This record gives sequence, C-alpha cells and structure tokens, in this order.
Amino acid sequence: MSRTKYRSVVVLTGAGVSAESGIATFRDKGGLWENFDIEEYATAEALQRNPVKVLSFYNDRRKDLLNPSIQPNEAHDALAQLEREFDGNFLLVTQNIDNLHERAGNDNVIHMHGELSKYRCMASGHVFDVEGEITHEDICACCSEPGRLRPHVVFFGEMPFEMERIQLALHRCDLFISIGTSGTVYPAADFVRIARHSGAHTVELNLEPSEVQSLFHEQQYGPATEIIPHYVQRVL
Ligand code: BV8
Repeated sequence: MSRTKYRSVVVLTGAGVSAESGIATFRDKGGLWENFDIEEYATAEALQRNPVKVLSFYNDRRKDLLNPSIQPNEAHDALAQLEREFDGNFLLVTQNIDNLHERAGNDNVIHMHGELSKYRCMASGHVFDVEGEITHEDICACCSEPGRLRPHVVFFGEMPFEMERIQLALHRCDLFISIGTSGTVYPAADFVRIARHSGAHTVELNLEPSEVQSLFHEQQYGPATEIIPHYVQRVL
C-alpha cells in the first residue's frame, strides 16, 4: 500500500535499465551503434536494400536475449514492485525491445519501439510471436507468401507505437521518471517536456546526465540497480 502523494506515474526506460542484465546499450562505449551503422540496420530502406543482413541482425539480438545469463535485474524488479504497490495510475513506457520488464512482473508496459520477440507481415499487418530465426524465405501464416515478414520494431523514420496513449498519460501524470536513456532519440526525448508542461514532477535516474537533463526537476546518477530500488522506496 503506497503512502505517496502522487496519483499518476509514468516511467520511461531506455537501454540503460537493461545494461546490468548484460544487454548492450546503443551509445555507450562498446554500444550497439558503435559496431552497427543505424542506416545499414535500423531503417526500412536498409531492410529493403539488404533483408538478409537486417533480419540476421535482429535474429542475433533475439538469440542473445534467449541466453539464460540474461535475467531481469534489481532495477526491473523495483519497477515491478512500484506497479504492484503504487495505488494510483501506473504506466511503463519502454524504448527497449527486450522483454525484461515483463519477465520482472510489470503488466502495464508499452513498447514504443516494438519488440524483438515479434514479427509483422508487411502486407497484412499481422503481428506474430516468434522464438527462433526469421529469414527472407519464410512464409507468413496470413498470406502464405515468402519475403513479407519484418521485425515488429520501429525503425528510424517510422512512427513509434501507441503515441496517443502515451501522450494522454503524460498529460495526466503528476510524476514522470526517466530511467537509463541518453535522451538522444525523439519523440521519447521530448516526453519530459510534455510531462513538465502538464505540471508533473520530473526525475532523471541515469548513469550520467542525458542530453535533456536540464529539463528535469530532479536528477540522480548511478547504476540503475542501485538508484532505482532506492527511488522506488522513496515513492512508495
Ligand atoms: C520518427 C528500435 C517520424 C530499433 C529504435 C531524420 C530522419 C528521420 C527521423 C529523424 C531524423 N533526424 C531525427 C529524427 C528523429 C529520429 C531520431 O530521434 N534520431 C536521433 C538519432 C537523432 N527518431 C525517429 O526516427 C523516430 N521516428 O521520428 O518518426 C515520423 C513522424 C510522423 C510519421 C512518421 C514518422 C523513431 C525512433 C525509434 C528508432 N528505433 N529502436 C532497435 O532497437 O534496433 S531507437 C533506439 O534508441 C532504441 O530503441 C533505444 O532504446 C533508443 C534510445 O536509446 P537509449 O535507450 O537512450 O540508449 P542509449 O544507448 O542511447 O543510452 C543508454 C543510456 O543508459 C545512457 O544515457 C547511459 O548513460 C545509460 N546507462 C548505461 N548503463 C547504465 C545506464 N543507466 C543506468 N544504469 C546503468 N547501468
């Protein structure tokens, strides 16, 4: 039972919340985009130009995620506790395409950049769960044609998912917590401005200042597995 003064919290997470679980971030040293050029792997044009290369990039990341050494960490667990015990409205918006928030026990999760474990038919729009690999020859269950399946992931230049629902929650929240994101990618990096404009208390919890750190009322820096559990106890 939470005794907090807040009634409606929105949490935004990025790759930093999964870093201590062993999933590489994007822009830190050794980050994903250091070895893979966004234009070559994470755009619709790249998929069109070289489907084999793009599909295997996502197959490899899905295989990594299935590695038993990759488990939710204390930051994921603390966010699941926050959803369980906070007695106001709770929404977790993640930029991550891994499933660690669900595996930690969060239910009300929006994957605004899609999910590694899902594929979509480019003709019918049908979304399928997938465990293994998807190749360019695979046939979709809806049209029975090869070459129509793509990762259900938001590429650069594509509209993130559930933006209306996210914006509504941002306008209604009185606490906005941004965790483990560099504040580089829009429109996610703009959420703090919307929340602040709606009168919410805004908090950045990250390893180091993000590109939008000055927009937050409160900032705390350190590894997510240390600062998130503490902050959640403060809210509860
Ligand atoms: C859109 C899915 C328009 C794929 C991702 C030119 C053309 C087109 C668009 C643009 C353009 N110029 C700018 C844009 C907008 C573009 C954009 O913002 N680009 C940036 C690079 C400038 N955005 C888009 O294209 C978006 N769409 O604008 O559509 C539109 C409008 C109307 C109608 C149609 C279209 C779509 C963006 C989504 C792209 N897809 N991911 C995949 O994952 O493979 S983005 C990718 O970046 C991931 O989702 C990732 O989560 C996200 C953000 O990165 P972060 O999560 O912040 O990760 P990062 O590594 O950057 O930072 C990690 C942080 O963690 C660091 O701060 C670090 O300090 C911290 N950390 C590390 N360890 C820890 C830690 N913190 C705590 N504890 C630790 N242990």
